[in-house]
Amino acid sequence: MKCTICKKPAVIKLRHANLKLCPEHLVARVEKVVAETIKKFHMFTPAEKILVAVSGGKDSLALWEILRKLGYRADGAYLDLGIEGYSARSREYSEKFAAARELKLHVVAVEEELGTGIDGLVRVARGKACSLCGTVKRYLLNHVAYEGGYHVLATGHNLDDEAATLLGNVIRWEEGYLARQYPVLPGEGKLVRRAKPLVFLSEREVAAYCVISGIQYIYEECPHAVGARSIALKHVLNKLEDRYPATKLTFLRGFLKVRDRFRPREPVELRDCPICGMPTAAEGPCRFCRLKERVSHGAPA
Ligand code: Q46
Ligand code: ZN
Ligand code: ZN
Repeated sequence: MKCTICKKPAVIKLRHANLKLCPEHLVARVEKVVAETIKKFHMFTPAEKILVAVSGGKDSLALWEILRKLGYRADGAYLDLGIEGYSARSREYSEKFAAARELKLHVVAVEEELGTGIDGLVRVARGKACSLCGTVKRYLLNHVAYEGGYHVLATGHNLDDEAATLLGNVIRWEEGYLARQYPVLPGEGKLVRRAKPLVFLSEREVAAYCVISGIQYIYEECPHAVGARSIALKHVLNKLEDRYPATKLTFLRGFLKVRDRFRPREPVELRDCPICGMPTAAEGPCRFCRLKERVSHGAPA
């Protein structure tokens, strides 16, 4: 197998892009796709301060590396979620990555902010681990970004993640979620802008990028991911992709063309949480503060 561009030995075949690439050209393609995505969706400029949500996995570490190489000013934020058999190792990978490159990494322990980690929260509060974890992550990452004066919070969602989320939203015709699914979401007040610069890169490309670039990342999945709906959706899309290359890309690109037909049902009005002062759509305390209260009482509510 030869590289489509330089004819040297290729290490990866990307059927969806009709390319076979050598290490050098895979790295060049990945960085070019990210650079173009950032510009096309006006995600941020080199003058702005970026905070990368770092998990220790391949996507977020690749994103941080790419932004750095493209000349953006990017720091990292790692949330220690307090998940047994996972958090300690993912923290190690994140800290090693940052230290080796002399990059600034904010480390926030969920247990210190909430009174317990995600494992403990699952025991106390009703609801699924990933839904509770999602609330905690959104809140704390936004908090770090806002307090740190960052212009944008960048996450490592890739094409596989985005297509699976889209399929999940389409299956349930979640119009409100569809209206908000976009590579960049503007900031508003204390809500910091969010950007997903990897949405047009497949998981395989990102993994190959890490291996070629010598980025060490945690391979294991979070134990709570087992049985998650998102994994089943990815599985279905992989089957389709095997048979019809570029399914995921076509699905996402097609959606982005028609997305403005979807409107949130009611315009969401944000107010300040009376406890923490951060924005919330809820009447009274925000979801994070309500979870914190439940944890402090130590009993299911
Ligand atoms: S960390 Fe949290 Fe994920 Fe684990 S509990 Fe679910 S959402 S699976 S990306
Ligand atoms: Zn090549
Ligand atoms: Zn609050």
